[in-house]
Amino acid sequence: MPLTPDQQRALVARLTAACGGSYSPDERRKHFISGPQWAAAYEGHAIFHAPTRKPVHFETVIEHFAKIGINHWTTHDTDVLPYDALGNDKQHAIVGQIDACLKKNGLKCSMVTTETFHHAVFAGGPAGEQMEVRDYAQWRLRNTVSIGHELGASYVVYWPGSLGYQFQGIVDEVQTLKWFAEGMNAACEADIEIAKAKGRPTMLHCMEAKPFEPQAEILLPTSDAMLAWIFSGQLKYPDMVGLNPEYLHELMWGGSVRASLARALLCNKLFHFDINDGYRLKHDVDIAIGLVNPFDWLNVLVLLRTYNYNGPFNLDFKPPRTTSNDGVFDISFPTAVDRFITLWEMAGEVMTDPILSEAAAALRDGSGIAPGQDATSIFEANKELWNLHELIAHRLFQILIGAHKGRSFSL
Ligand code: GCO
Ligand code: MN
Ligand code: MN
Repeated sequence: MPLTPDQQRALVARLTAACGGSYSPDERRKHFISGPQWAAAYEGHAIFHAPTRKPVHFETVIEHFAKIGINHWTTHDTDVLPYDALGNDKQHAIVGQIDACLKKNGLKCSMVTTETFHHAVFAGGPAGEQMEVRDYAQWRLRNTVSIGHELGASYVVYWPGSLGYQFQGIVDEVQTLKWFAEGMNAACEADIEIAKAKGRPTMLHCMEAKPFEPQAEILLPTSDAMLAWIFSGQLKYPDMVGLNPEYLHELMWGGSVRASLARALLCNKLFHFDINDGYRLKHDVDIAIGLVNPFDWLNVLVLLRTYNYNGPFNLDFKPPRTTSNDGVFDISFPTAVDRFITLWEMAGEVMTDPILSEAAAALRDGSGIAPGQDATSIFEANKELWNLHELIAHRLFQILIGAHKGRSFSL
């Protein structure tokens, strides 16, 4: 039976309710989840795509997040400020309105980030050869830090998407990376100064890597590259600088997200985490969490829970073009949050599962034969134990589909 748009909306609402399994806003608020202004307001446009949704004002986004139970909000400077407002009275007025709107709705701004990729001034990158471009980029970073302090944020994110080039040999990579470090130094210095003046703590400055696009070649394409840059000696305040890995960005280059996160944890640099999903070795589809790789996501959350990651989970996905303005808040955001919480709870079940615990302990205990130089005897003594690797993988699958709770399938 054909349906008019109103009837379609009613159908979507009825089927969404029929899906069940949604958490209450209070339950959702227990998690440190943040919702980006740019994700909620994304109109569906891209190089090949015209927009499919209407613009959405920050007040609408904040009100909807409050109702859903997302109690942190994140933004780029220019998501909410037109260019002619940056750094002047207009900015002051808009930031004041944002602050009032957040307070009214019981939300907090957890993170701010600077757009250093969209405007034409960044065509040659935010750390280009011209001193005035770099000076402008630094001013933008410092300005964002001051907005962050005004809104009470604790995190600043940097995605240097246009730090790279289209043609080989046109930039001096070493020099560009040094100039980029000068930008970070300026942001940290501004942070220290403002924090002191306001009696607030300084913020955590988080680098976000993406291996492809928008530049053809990217100078800091992975979180590991960023760690090398953070520890390069070029930063004046390396303790203030860490990582904001994005799930899909770590997957896009073909790596293991868990391994990337493990290296960040090892260096105490996992400050912030952008959560979404997608495919290996493809472009940045920014699909919402759990819709492509729920099994990997379960394992990612086991790792983060095991090592007590307590930073934000930032919902950096793009609602698909086929979702309407209403659908963004009726379906995209609540279902993304709910999949996250379900996976989070399942990760807890993995951590307390008696079979997995016993298997892990047995693997660590080994065979008990004395250490020595005879490879064959070490192998022979442990070879039955190593069956547990495959059994652990099976058990994780069972937990993913609920078989450990008695769910079964039969022909
Ligand atoms: C992307 C990036 C961005 C950044 C944002 C923060 O998918 O292209 O993740 O969404 O997170 O620009 O600066
Ligand atoms: Mn991101
Ligand atoms: Mn992305």
